[in-house]
Amino acid sequence: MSQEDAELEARLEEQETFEPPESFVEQANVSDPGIYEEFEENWPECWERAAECLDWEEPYEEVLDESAAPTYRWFTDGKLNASYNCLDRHVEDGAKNRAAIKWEGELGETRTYTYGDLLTEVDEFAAALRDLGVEEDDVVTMYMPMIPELPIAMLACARIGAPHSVVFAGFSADALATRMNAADSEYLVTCDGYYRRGDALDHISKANEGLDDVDHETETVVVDRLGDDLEHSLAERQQGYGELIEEHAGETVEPVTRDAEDMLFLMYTSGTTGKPKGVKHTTGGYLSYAAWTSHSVLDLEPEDTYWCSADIGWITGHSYILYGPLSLGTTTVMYEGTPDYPDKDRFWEILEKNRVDVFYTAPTAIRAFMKWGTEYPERYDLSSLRLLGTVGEPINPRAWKWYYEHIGNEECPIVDTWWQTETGGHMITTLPGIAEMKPGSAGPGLPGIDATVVDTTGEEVDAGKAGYLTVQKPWPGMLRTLYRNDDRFVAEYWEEYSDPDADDWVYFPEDGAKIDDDGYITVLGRVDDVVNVSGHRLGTMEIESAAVGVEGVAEAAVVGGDHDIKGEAVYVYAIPEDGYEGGETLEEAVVDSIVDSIGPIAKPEEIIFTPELPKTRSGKIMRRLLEDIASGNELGTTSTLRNPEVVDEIQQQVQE
Ligand code: 6R9
Repeated sequence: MSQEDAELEARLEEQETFEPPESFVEQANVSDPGIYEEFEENWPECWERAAECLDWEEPYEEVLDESAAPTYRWFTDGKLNASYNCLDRHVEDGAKNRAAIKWEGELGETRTYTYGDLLTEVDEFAAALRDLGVEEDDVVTMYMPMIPELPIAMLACARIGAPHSVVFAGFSADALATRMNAADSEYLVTCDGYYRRGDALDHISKANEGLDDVDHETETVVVDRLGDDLEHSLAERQQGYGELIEEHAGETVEPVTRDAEDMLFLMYTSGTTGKPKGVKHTTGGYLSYAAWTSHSVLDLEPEDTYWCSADIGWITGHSYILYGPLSLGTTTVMYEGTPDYPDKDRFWEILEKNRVDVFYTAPTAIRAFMKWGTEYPERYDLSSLRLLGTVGEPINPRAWKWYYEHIGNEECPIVDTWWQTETGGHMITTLPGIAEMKPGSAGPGLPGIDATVVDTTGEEVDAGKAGYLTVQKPWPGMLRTLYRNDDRFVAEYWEEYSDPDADDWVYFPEDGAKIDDDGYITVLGRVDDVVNVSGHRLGTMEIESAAVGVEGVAEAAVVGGDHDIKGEAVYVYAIPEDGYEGGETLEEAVVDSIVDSIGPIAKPEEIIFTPELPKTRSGKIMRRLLEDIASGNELGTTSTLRNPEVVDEIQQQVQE
């Protein structure tokens, strides 16, 4: 490192706040600090600002209907169509030839879909889906990696009013079947396979295995991604995507008029108990919130080329690869592969080549880039960048500063956006044209978002003290319920801090946080049984049940432990059954069972066999202690344990 670099690093290391660069502020979509007050004074009508980002077929009657709280209704009786808002209206406005999706395949091939092209193919696929029997309100499942047919299928569903349910392609066959059964979904769109680090991966076998466990009849559409690289034949009730498109070439489908409160999609996510939760998002509230936050937080303009490196199989991809950017008429980049294929400079190559203006990624990726070294980004011209963003987990100040210096060249603000599958869009972050940034702290609640940190009794905590994050007022992008489970919806998110008798409803996202004097919120992580691996939410209970399902495992506890790159990693503590040994064979069986039932992302970092688990006198497993052991933290008192001696034993094993 040159002396100049060393000095710069030392200065950044010490610097605690950063002003947004003047050049950014001058052009920002939102730069008047008065917006916070304006939203507060004018709440809930302020949310018309979000609705105005869209074209409505029929205007709404009321911005917010609170009569059935906590089931809030937004933009009541308004009518619109999401696919119309993402496609037709831009084509009608003369943007037919503007790129909508720029797709980068892992092997180096590219595809560009203009808004005109995208509309044509969405129309054709919508016609094909109808022909297959899909009707309004039928749930269509998608089990696909990052290929353009995934957003096309999603928009085709939106066009005909069929909610989609996208299952992350890395999830297992089991996970697919569980989700299709839970939603009674009779339609699946999937593909033969995809490329990972140059190898052709078979995906259709996994999809078929899942379909075998679906308890009703299904129709499947299969995209041919691999051509001759994978021999496979279509089973009964399966059709090729390409053939369907050909059959329906040139057909158009009128966008179906949807009520603002009609379901746009379902997204399953992990929670406290074993079963995934089907988060329901609506057409009016969700879409206007995705568009408004893309405009105000990501600062997107129609002329921009924007890249979010998430997978569409997660909420980040839904809101900020697809719905937000396309509803604003922006060019969105979509990358199929991994950041280190063919080399560790792949992201920077994509940024330079596409002259990307705004880049949105995850702390886990940034930490990997840091480890690989600055020589990779240094080879590229990243001067097109105007704004950077992160999402998925807390970002440590060192990673923040590295991103700021080496990717943003100290010229781009960074938005550290806290939000969830359930919130639909950004909730806590700085507005990039207004506020100073504090590395490690996401920032204040957005205008109109009442984020507060409370103690166990629901009282606001003092500045600097840790507590629980809550949101005290509703917002348009919020989930409406858990699919077919209104009781669980109330129990999971509203019971903790609300006072139903006073009709006072408080949303609890199940995150810990602290708030500073200036209202900046630092999110500390989940307080429920969820591990956040590389920004992906995994339920420990689901992993535990996969572990105890293995012959030879008597009991298991799964916790998240700190990890340099992934943020958190999965640690399994398991008690072998009598007559079994906690050796390699059992370890492999546990790993296989977890990967089979959830997917490779849940692969444990370590499996620790132990004759006992540390338990309180009342018999509860001391998870916090197991987390500390996995993270190598100093341990608090173990005197409240029924079996304190087991702690030493476990620690020794972890250190080995
Ligand atoms: C968008 C997304 C949500 C959970 C959330 C929190 C964590 C997300 C964060 C963050 C700190 C941030 N999280 N963004 N923690 N700072 N900027 O990730 O949705 O997959 O549902 O996960 O992720 O713990 O509760 P989802």
